[in-house]
Amino acid sequence: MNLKHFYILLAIAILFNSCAKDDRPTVVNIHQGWEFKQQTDTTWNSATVPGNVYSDLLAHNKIPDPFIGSNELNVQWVPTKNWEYQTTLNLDEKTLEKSHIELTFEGLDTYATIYLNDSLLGKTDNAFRTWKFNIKNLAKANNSLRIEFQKTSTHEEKEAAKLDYVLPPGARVFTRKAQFQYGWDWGPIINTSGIWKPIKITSWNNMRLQDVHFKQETLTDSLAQLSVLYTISSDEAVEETSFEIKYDNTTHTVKSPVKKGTHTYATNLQIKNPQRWWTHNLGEPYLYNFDITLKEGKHLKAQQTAKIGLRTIKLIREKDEKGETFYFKLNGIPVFMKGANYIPQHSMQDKVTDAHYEKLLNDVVDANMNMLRVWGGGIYENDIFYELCDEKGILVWQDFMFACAMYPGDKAFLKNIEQEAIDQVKRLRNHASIALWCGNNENNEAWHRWGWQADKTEAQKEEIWNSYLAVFDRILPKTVAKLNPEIDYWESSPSYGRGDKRFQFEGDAHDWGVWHDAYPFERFEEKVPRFMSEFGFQSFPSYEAIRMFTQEDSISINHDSYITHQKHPRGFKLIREYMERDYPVPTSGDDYVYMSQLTQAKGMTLGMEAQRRAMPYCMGSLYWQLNDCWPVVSWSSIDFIGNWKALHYKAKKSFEDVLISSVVENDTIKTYIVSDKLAPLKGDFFLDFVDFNGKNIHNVQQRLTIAPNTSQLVARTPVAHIKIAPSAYVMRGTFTSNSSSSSDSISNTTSSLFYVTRPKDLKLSPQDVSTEVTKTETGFTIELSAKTLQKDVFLYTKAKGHFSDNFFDILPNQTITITFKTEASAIDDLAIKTLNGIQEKLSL
Ligand code: BMA
Repeated sequence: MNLKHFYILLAIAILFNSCAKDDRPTVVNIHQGWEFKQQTDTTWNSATVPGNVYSDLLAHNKIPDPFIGSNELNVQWVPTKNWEYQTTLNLDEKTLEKSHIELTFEGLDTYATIYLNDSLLGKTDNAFRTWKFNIKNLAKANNSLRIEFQKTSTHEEKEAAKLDYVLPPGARVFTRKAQFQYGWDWGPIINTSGIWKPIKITSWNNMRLQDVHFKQETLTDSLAQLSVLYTISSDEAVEETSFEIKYDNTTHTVKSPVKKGTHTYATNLQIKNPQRWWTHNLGEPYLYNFDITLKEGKHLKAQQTAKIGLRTIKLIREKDEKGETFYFKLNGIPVFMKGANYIPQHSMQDKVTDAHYEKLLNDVVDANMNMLRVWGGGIYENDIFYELCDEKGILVWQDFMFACAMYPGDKAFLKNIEQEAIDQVKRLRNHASIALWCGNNENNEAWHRWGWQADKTEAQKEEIWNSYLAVFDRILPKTVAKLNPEIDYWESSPSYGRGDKRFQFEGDAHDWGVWHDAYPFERFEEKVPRFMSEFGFQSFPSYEAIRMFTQEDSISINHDSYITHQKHPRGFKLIREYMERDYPVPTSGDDYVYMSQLTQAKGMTLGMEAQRRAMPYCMGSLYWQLNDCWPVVSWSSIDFIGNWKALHYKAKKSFEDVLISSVVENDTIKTYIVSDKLAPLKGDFFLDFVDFNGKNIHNVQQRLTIAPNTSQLVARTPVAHIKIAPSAYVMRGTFTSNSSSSSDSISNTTSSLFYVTRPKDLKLSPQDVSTEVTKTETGFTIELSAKTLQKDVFLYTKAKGHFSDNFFDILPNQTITITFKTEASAIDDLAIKTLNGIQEKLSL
């Protein structure tokens, strides 16, 4: 055979091989033709699947929009009823001929009884589990599928009656579904019911790839060692199978026999000189694209892709002279975590689109956050959330879905949550973004400090605590250790609340001394913990969100709808109390809303910066809370509509990788540079003290080197050195640095403004901002300038869009250019508020 023939034969062989018969499972979504009704009704109405009964009732105008006015109160009858959903599903001959036909429910909310062709298929009792049914023997060409949803109270009352004590805080502990739907201090009671996740029919012959786990064993700069654990089910033993992983220009093939039944097989994958996954602020969140195929002889049985980021992530807890450390090492490097607590984006999950995830997570990156905590009272998020976190380089602290409650410990419940944990850990473990599995939100703290033990006997207390231990000390950590051993498990967030003084010295902390205990914001500077996983302060949302629920054009802060849209009993009182300490208290609604956002932003950034200055003692700052699930007065930095409050703009600044941050201690301004960069920074540092008319009062200049990943005190300025009153000047810090991490050095300027006195004591000049608006392709640019210092300049318009910056200060004789991204063709109503303007108004 000459070379030419050899190549022809080779080409034929390759062609033949690549033309393996496509025998992959067929997957069909069952989302068409659904109808729903209340169980006792006779008429059916069209329904949307995935969805829920509130969305369907809304679509048929059978309930008022619960987000408007106090309509929430008028829709409370919905969860007191039983509901039914039905559809018909037609299966073609090809599907019916397959040896396996499986019906999968990715999420049923919650107590469902499923009938296929009027035969009972099964019952479900956990909205967080995936339910699969073999329907091979029941399936026909034309099928009816009907699901009855029983109201949650039926089950809850039955379970509660079995106990001689009440499990705090009440009924919701018996039902495995999103706990915030029973009402929270920022969320409505919208206890949904229905088919909340996709339903599909999967059919296949003989062999199926069930799961692939990329387990990262070791990772060094020269080598990544992965165990790829793949699970195959097969009706019979098969001699000739090939499991193949392709990435870059490499193909890894395992040819081996497969046993009868469902078994997990392992193969070692070695990647030389691996490219690591980093959070977006430290490097590239690099993902390997693995193409996976499974073949049974010449039959292609599976073809899928996996995007895998290679990284090590460890929670480091080591005893030290103060207590115990609590920080994350990413790829061996301690990383300060900057971020927020995430809650579900809507009370009706079906309304959250992929675009919402994309937008919100872009806002997270934009605000320089590198970690989100998925809070335990919500939901295990959809795949897209974690896919985007992988891509965008955001780490996820993942709570299991238990919050502020003591849960039962009977056998059925424990079995149920064990399966829930298995489902969820398996689903999420391949994501590079997963940094920690955490058992619950505040259950431990609540049991020990919220007075929950007072009415219980010793025996009852023991039983309740044993149930706690069974779930959070046994089942969940065991499941994580077995299925996702690379990732650490943390029993409860926080380890200690503010009632236990250890909260400052070990573990993660939720410090609600500010807000719930009404301590001044300065407490954040006095009590810095090792890792702040919750701290927060409320504000009003955007004008747009307020208009949405009041349905009025003027901005009111005491409209009837606040009965439901401010859930915290002392909320308004606390907002005013803190505002009075720091800011002038306006009389008009729109000014008050603005001022509430400034108050929130000031207090929260005080905390963030105190925590960052205290690194490496403190290594995390996750504030409460990133987002809202409906339009409401809350702790969020982004409101329900997606508008940034002042806090989000200010958080962006306070979370910059290189931060200049100051604090007054013993009449001395102490200025720090905090750097999260992994290379040293060399540069020029300036402190300029200027009065509100632009007069230069005092300057400091220094050449500095800032060590990587550190907080460094760079200047001490006694207040007495500045020869004018603190109410009359601003201090600007500027650091222009060169990083020598890469071959080409990048020059970077960071600056920040600092006022020694409270905003309300500043002697500001009248509001005087000139603006020039220019139309661009993506919206407008707005050029702002002022002769005197203009504080907290807030731009607003009814046009929908996003300002590149807002709530900023304009220094005397400074010009600032802002962009407004919008589809609107005009912004003629563009208006400005400033603290100067409000002071002026109030002094008249
Ligand atoms: C935290 C959270 C939530 C709550 C918030 C504000 O403890 O875990 O339970 O919404 O406080 O009160």
